[in-house]
Amino acid sequence: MRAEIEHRNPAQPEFHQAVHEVLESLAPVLAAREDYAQAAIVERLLEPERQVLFRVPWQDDRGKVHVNRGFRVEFNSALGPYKGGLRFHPSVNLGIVKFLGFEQIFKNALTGLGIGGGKGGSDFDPHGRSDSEVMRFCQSFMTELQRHIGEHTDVPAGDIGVGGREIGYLFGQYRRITNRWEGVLTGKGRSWGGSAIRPEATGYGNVYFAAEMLHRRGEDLQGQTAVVSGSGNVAIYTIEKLKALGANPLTCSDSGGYVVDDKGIDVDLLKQIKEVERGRVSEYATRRGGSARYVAGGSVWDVPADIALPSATQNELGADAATTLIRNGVKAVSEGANMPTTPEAVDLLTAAGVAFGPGKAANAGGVAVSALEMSQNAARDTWTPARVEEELLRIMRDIHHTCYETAERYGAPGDYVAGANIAGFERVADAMLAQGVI
Ligand code: NDP
Ligand code: 2IT
Repeated sequence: MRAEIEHRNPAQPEFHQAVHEVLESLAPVLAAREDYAQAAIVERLLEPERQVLFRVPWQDDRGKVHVNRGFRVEFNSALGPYKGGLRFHPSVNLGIVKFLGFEQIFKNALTGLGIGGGKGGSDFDPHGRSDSEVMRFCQSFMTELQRHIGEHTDVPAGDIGVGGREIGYLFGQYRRITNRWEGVLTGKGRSWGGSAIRPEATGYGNVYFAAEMLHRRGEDLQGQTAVVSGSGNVAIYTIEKLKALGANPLTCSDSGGYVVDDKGIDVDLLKQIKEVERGRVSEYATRRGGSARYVAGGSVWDVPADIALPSATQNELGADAATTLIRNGVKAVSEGANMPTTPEAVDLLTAAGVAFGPGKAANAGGVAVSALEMSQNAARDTWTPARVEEELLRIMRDIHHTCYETAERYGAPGDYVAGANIAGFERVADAMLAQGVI
């Protein structure tokens, strides 16, 4: 099947990687379930239900016209409307969007909240662009995307390069063109339909997941040191929740380098630099004073710590980094980003007995609160932050329990990768079986 997948989807290495990992976990399930094979469930799952590619022309502040590519891959809607983020980053191509959309199917199934899987984005780079340029780009992007999405069809959200500002511009253009106020995007502002705790949810959820893994080993977060990569939405709220639960997050990073702060990252300063000023982590070290230093280039995984939470991008933690983390005594790795750990690194970590939480389970808190935002929009209701956070904690504990229990049931105790892949797959596969050959 491996060769067939590569042949049918040429030059999409990230998609191949994501698929191979899932298929490896599914071997015992597929061996036991002839009905899945008969109904070609896996073959159908590997083929997106619909893929939309479009041109996005826009004008910069000097009047020059640029052309980017837009993508939306509507992968699977057996469990609910397509749901998943939009990524704006120069590296975005169809293979990356497909890997993210494929992961999203199983992640969303694990939340138990009735959402299908999809993903989209563009090779547009928002770094260094003015607000007006970002607005014009978002308006052009949505002018085409709007005909493919809707509250009951496909509900995008943020991902790398897409935060509250971009969701605002995208939502405004959707509403203008369609003349409908509907919950077509999540991650909206609190005062115009956004859910409390959505910006925090991915990072908070990942810390809850890491805590659950430690509890299974008779430990908790109190006093544990942590290395976190990235300095965007997921990293910032991972650091915030680690501190709130008594751990000590020592690092953050961006594509230029990393910061290590012996006193623990000052979240208010990091938010000021990243969220308000849209600056770089190098500025953090300068402004923090004595306890922090900036390392240009280099690997954040060189910093010794008890737990590691990769929160930047795919394949950012490879075999060398895993070896260093193990040598430094890491106890748990929990993925805030999507597929940040390479397959070789996952093998090394699990062979060394490190608890490993795969992204499709550990970072599902973001999309889970997105689904809660959809519920609030549908009911024209607004929940309190306390209510949303209580739900988030319950969902993350439930996902952890499901993965743990499923891995045990299939004879792989403690293997959260197998548990997440199998449990997510079973929910989608059973829905597809029930809904016939479509
Ligand atoms: P942001 O755009 O807010 O932040 C991204 C961070 O990662 C930045 O610090 C960025 O640095 C760094 N980064 C991005 N690309 C690269 C790269 N190629 N090499 C090195 N560093 C890079 O994105 P998010 O925090 O939202 O997303 C981070 C990860 O979490 C992604 O994998 C995303 O798919 C995943 N995720 C996000 C969710 C969400 O709700 N937002 C939900 C679940 C998962 P720089 O500025 O230098 O590019
Ligand atoms: O990877 C992800 O789960 C996200 N970027 C969030 C998706 C969402 O719809 O909230």
